[in-house]
Amino acid sequence: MTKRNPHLARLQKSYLFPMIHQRKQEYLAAHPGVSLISLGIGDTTQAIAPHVVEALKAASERLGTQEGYSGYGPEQGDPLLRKTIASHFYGERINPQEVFVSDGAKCDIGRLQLLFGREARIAIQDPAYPVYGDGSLMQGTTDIHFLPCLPENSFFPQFDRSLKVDLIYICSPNNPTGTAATRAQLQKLVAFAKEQRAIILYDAAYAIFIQDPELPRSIFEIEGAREVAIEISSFSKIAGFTGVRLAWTVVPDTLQFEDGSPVIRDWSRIMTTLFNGASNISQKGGMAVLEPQGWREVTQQVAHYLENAAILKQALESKGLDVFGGVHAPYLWVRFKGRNSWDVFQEFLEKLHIVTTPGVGFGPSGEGFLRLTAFGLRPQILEAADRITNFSFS
Ligand code: PL4
Repeated sequence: MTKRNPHLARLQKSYLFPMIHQRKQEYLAAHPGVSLISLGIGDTTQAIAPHVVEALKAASERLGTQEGYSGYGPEQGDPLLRKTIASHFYGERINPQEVFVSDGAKCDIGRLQLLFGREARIAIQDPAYPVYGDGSLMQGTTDIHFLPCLPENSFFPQFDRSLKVDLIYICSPNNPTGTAATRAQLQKLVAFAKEQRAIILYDAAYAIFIQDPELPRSIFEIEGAREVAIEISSFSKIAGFTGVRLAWTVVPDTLQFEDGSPVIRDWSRIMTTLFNGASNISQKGGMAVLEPQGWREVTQQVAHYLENAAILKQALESKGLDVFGGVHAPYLWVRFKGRNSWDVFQEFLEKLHIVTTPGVGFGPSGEGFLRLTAFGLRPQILEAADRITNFSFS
């Protein structure tokens, strides 16, 4: 009889976000007619920007003509899009051949783990986007170190020399804590990775939310990072492409394995073997996002989400709660000291009719916290702020 992959047995029965969706559905089934506000899963809500929609329409229409039809494209992505991503986000630091276009940051995070195998020793921020840990467990990795990120260390791990690791997952601006790493923190991280001969997997999916020009939007702004880092990013939160699907990963040609072989060669092998290229329609949409008109429109949308965050933050703080994040990120990380995250989640669901995400779902250091996203539509954000302001928290 066929044996189950034993590594799958090490995962929790359900993935965090379907669990939240299920709780929401159960509550709605038992309380029909209740007007729930969803501030749980970090999904965009604003319609796709007009300039980008035009490009998506034009790309679809071209496919309907014999001259304009195209089938499979290069697995690494449209060369023009790779070139534009390189110059738009990285200037001279990254060349187009180092950019690999894909169907999602989440998918790339899963595939990247194939580069290192199950022997890799891994460090993950705690709390963190669950895919880093769950994806590693699925690969059979056993040596995983969770690095607590709390208000006391400004939500950034301390890198102690006694920590021996091969891979370090870092997300900035961070999901779920909403904090963005400073230049000094990233300089220390790069120095540590160099010393350990480790590789940093840097998730920059929310980089566009950074408002302070002093805060790095890419790990490659840090000197020496080309020798120790891979960066993952996405159009999902830049342009509301969570459903359209488009992302990219940068693997510098200067990054090497212990044996001196280039990591980019294996990444190219993995992508050309297991991936058939991002949708040609999405890629045309991505090009439009990076044109001046598209960029103006998407940055306005990002500003709107950050205003949402400010509205929610003010409401929560008016109740005397400690609220972190929400300035350079679309997430608010709210402390409910001494309380169980799932209990607070349930309280928000049942009493305020607001769906959130319990902090502990992102790791043990998230216990006692709740994550709220600012990706709602403005009338719902205002309604949520009103409900919070008028509620007596225990
Ligand atoms: C719900 C740090 C959200 N079903 O859209 P992608 O694949 O390009 O990017 C996914 C992603 C990558 N990196 C980070 C992220 O936070 C996300 C999206 N996270 C959230 O609420 O935490 C959506 C989650 C989705 C999922 O499981 O990813």
